[in-house]
Amino acid sequence: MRPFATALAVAVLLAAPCAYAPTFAADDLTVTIKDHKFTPSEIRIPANKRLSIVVINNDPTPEEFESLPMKIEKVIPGNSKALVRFGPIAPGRYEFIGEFNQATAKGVMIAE
Ligand SMILES: [Cu+2]
Repeated sequence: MRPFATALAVAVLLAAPCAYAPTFAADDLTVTIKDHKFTPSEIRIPANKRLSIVVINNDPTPEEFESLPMKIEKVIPGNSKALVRFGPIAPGRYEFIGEFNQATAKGVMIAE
C-alpha cells in the first residue's frame, strides 16, 4: 500500500473500537430478556473464573440485571445490550433477577 493509504487504514483501525466499545467476544456467555423473562433462565458457568456475560434486552423498556450474591447490578436500556463482567464465583447456585420485573424475570447460574 502507498504511505497515505496505509496511514488511512491504520487510522480507521484505531478509530473502529471506540465506536463499538465494549466489544463482545464470541465465547462470552449470553442471556436474552424478552417479555420480561430471561432465556436461558438456567446458565452453567465455570467456578472460580473471571467471566463476562452479554445481556441482550429485547424489550422496549429498561431492565436491571441483578444478582446480589454475585455482586452484579447493571441497568440495560430497552432494545440494547451490555457486557457484564463478574466473578470469580465459588461453586453453587446463584439466583439472578430483572429487578424492574421481579415477578417474571428470574434465573439461576450454576457454578461448577
Ligand atoms: Cu438493583
